[in-house]
Amino acid sequence: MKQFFPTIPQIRYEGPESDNPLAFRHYKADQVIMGKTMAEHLRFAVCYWHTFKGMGADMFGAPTIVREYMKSKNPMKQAENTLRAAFEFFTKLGVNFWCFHDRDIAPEGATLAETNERLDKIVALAEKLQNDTGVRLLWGTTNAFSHPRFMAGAATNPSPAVFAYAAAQVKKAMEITHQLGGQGYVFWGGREGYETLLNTDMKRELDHLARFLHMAVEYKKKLGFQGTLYIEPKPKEPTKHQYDSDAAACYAFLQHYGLVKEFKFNIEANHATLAGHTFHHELAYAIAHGMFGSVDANRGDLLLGWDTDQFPTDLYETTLAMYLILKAGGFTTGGLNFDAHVRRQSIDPEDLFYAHIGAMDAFARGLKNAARLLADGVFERAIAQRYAEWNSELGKQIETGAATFASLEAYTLEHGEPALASGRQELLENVLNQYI
Ligand code: XUL
Ligand code: CO
Repeated sequence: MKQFFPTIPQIRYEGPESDNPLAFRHYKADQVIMGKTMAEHLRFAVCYWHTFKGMGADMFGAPTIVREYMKSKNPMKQAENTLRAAFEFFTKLGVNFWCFHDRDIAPEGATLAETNERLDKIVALAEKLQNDTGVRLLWGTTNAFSHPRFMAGAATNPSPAVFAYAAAQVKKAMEITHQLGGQGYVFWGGREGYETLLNTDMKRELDHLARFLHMAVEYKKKLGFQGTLYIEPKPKEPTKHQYDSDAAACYAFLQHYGLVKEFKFNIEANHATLAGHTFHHELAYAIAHGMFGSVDANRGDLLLGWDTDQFPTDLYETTLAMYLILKAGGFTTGGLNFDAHVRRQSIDPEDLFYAHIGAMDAFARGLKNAARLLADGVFERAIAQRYAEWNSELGKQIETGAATFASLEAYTLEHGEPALASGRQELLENVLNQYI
């Protein structure tokens, strides 16, 4: 079998002292932490779009990257080679999962029927490669934002014919995700938002989006697809305002339209920061509402206001994320999908491996730090102490609903000024750094 990454060996764990750039220093797939292996905890996935289809183009410049598997002029041959290269990559890196959009894996044909035939051919090969390698599908999704027909959105398009096209596309993408044993299906609102309210009927568009998601839920049940449906919040880009702007907005939307039981969230780190939140905040919000599902692991750039989709390297972030995820009981159907791409000057195949190795090591360290933080109950103790007074008679009365404004006025008149307590933020930050 032809290799597309012939210079890359199998990536192995060599420990923190290794100076081999093509080895893990911290990620040891079979190392057991809190009763599960690192591989089971972290459930790493490689994304198809950036990793195999991202060629370094940006708003100001042409693609900079040339990949061996893209050289065929025949689009279907190119798609097949890309898929083979992808499975070689997953296997050499040692990840157990992948994620894709329908249009990443097979090129569009002249009609929807031809496009679907092409997808079927590629999906048959993907099924074979999954069986040969044991690599599984974390989630599938639809690209209903790149083609010009979706310039004004998909489910929120002013044209019902575009809505219908998007529905047909999601139907097919759910079928192939199911066929490939996908553990989830993602809805990210590509262009589901607006550029200006001067031409937008917001209420109608939101109603249409909800109708679309209800149809997706119905079709999921009809198919017998057991995977999780995820909403992936993002506040802007490509549109000025995306309807699925953050976890709280998505929660309100799902609740309002009676969809909350059917979905979980796929939280992306860089989307959180674009929304003016931390990754930590979005995870905490999702977990607090029983909506946590999966993660698109990446990071932005402090100085740039767009979705730079860089590989995660910040141990502070990975530690806090894994701390919350572990504390919430870990992933079930979700995982850590690297929705990230190498910079446009990183043109060698090695760079793709370096990027993923570094990101996997960063999360492995995050996991180890988080397990120690949890075992020592560092924040649990501090938080329990900070809220301890809620266990008093007064606290209980408020929490159980026994207290009223009048009873609280009487309490305050009797007891006077409340005692103040330090929040100990700096101390806790120092302790956190001891674990990193
Ligand atoms: C876009 C983004 C998407 C989704 C899947 O910012 O994150 O790649 O993850 O459509
Ligand atoms: Co994403």
